[in-house]
Amino acid sequence: MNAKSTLCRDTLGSIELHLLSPEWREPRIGIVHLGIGNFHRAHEAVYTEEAMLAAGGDWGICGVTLQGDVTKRDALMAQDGLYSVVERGPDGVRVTVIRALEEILAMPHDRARLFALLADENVRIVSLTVTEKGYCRDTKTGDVDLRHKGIAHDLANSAEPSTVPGILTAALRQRREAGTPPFTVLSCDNLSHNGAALKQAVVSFARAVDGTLAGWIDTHVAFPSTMVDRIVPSTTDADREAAFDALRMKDAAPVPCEPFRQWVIEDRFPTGRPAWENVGAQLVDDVMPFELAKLRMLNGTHSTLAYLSMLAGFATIDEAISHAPLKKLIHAMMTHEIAPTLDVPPSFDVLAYRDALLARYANAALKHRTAQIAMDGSQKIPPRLLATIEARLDAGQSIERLALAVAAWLVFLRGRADDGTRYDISDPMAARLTANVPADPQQLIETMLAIKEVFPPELTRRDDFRTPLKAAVTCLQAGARAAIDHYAGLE
Ligand code: CS2
Repeated sequence: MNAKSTLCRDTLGSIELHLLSPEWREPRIGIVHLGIGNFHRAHEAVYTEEAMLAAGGDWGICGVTLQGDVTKRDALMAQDGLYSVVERGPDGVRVTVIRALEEILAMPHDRARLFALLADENVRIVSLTVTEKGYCRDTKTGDVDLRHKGIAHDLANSAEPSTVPGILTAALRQRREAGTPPFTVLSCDNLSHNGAALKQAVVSFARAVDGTLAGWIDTHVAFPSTMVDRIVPSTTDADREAAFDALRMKDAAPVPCEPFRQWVIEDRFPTGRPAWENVGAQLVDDVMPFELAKLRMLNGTHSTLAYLSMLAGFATIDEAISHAPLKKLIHAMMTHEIAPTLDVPPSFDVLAYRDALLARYANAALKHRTAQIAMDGSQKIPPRLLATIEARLDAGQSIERLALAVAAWLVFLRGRADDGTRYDISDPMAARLTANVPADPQQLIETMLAIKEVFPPELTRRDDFRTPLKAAVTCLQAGARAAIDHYAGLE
């Protein structure tokens, strides 16, 4: 392959049809994004490029990987930050090359450059997709977990932070000392009240460093909440081939995704933001109803599908949802158990939302692996399922299907599908979760419910939680497919 056959800014002329617009003015960097995974590249980066095309502004993005691995940085920098978004829908594949990513950094290697950018007044937003575990929170208090290894390191070495609270605090301290207005911090993770949660993690970290700085951050830095939505699986060879077929050029880092996308943002950006509202984002005063609907309806059923599928042997979400009893169960779970816990504005039609989700899950072109969603259960189960369970129990309502979802996670931790196939448990708490996974339902429940980081003690004391959970774990002993049949038949 000659040089021209690889994606780069000099060769864009030959792929105009695959650009959002032939027009483009290279912007200065205005956004630093921590956690440059597939999700950001198929979501915020696309909205931001469209917003710049629609209304201008210097909102180029510098993406940062925090994993210590330079592979992603090098692959993207070798193609000048360009990559294709491979949209896979029932009507076919659409390949679009995105130009908004201007620079990619890898921590800890590029620390000096990162901090230079974070000090630069033109950087007005620092956004994040670092997943639940990136917040290093103590789940009981919501403050940063001072026993977390990375946090302890960052407190002892404040000039070389590696965690999200450590990096943000050091960067905000630089701004305060230089008299530069702070950037807005925009969490794009699937946490409830993600802006407030991040603010609490950062302010509590800063408090452990310098009380005055903590007070300044608390008063002067905006942490708007957002609800982000787009199903974005990990990249496969099929995506690299689809990009090559469309572009006739090699792209080492394409991102697959579904056609659907949604972004609801709390409109608090004291130093400005891209005109995201011009390109479909919803800027609102209160994100909470949207956020809860998405976390509980989408992410809650995603995790349910993932754990039942890992046991039953469904490799992808579309395969799982095409199993009629499982679809019936998920439909009933949303209708009877999740939707009634939501307090949404009258214009939000929850049942239409449910039907749209089921249609998105059925997208057979996407191949969203259930093993990918099954990762990090210790972080995902509380906001996605336990919060819904608590809301229902407090209202005196039943939780059979939600209990089955939690039970499926517990049984999943044994690391073996019903047909004997083994799989790995990928979770920041994996060592503890898998140290002892009793086969006996009662013992399994006792062992796991003792993990306070996941299960709030008030919840574990409730019989109206324990009884349906035990029934579900017991039912899963006969195999997940039999359990799905049983729960699908519930009235
Ligand atoms: C999924 C989400 O992997 C997961 O846990 O539930 O990433 C989901 O695809 C997105 O939140 C959709 O917006």
